[in-house]
Amino acid sequence: MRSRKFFLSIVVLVSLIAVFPTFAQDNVGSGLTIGFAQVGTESAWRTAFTAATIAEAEARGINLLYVDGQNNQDTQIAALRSFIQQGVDAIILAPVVETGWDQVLQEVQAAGIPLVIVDRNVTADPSLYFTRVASDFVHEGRLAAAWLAQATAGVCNIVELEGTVGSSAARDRQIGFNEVISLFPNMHILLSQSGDFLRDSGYAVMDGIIASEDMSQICAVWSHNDDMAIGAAQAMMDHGIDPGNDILIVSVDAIPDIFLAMMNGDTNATVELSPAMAGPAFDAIVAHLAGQEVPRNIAVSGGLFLPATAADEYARRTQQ
Ligand code: GYE
Repeated sequence: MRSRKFFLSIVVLVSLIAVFPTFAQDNVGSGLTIGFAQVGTESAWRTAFTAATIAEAEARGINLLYVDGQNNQDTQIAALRSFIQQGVDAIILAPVVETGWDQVLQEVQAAGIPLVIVDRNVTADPSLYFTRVASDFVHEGRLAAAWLAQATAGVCNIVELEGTVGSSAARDRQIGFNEVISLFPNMHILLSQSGDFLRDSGYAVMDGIIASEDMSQICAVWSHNDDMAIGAAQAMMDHGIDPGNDILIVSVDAIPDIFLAMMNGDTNATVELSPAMAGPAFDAIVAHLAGQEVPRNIAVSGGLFLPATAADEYARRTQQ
């Protein structure tokens, strides 16, 4: 079997080359009315994704009907039904959880409205949507683990902060991470708890763990997103633990605040999740409405970011 070293170098190599920016294609989709059922506003990445989608629609002259799902599936289902009532040209759904969509997606299909899934996945019959625009969450988990394995020479007891229970993002990132650390007999997840992708919950969960566990046994925190990682780092500081040094922190999203935390030495690595999914989704809708073939899956990719480039990344992302 190929060596761990070979496996890690492949994972990291892939991460460094796979960034494909999308550019606003003015007027492509102009005049369309598109319903957008968003998860909510639970994280800085989510709000960046929403802002990028609204800006992309404006640039193209698309009438975007945006609904904040408030992290609640019933609210999203009600939004889809209102889009059907309004007779929109197409629907974009960012599902909060994976299951429970078949019924309403059948209603959308019966109304003859094409639907695109963005970001997290659904278990509904694939014939109920014509494409999905998303990142490879398993790969993100592998990348985070590959970095941690290298940073700790494969010896590390880990606390995992999980994302929303029932979301494909949390499940797949966990699968990818565990796949890589399973190659290292001295890397273990000692504790795993959900912080629902929320910064406050990241704080509260870490605060509870610090109160109940011997933190001298913990080498790192693996957080499914940056917001929970920033909350956890604050909880550590409030308990006199030096995050980023006493305990390493690796997470996902690459939001501006994580680069600030890296600049302060409080976190160590993040895997980027591109918030620019609207461009490919709008292009796919226009192509589909024109009767063209559209791939079933459209990938957005991101790289691994470390403190060495944090200041530049922070400047680049906050000046856009
Ligand atoms: O990582 C997190 C957000 O669905 C993959 O959702 C996305 C995740 C993202 O709450 O910040």
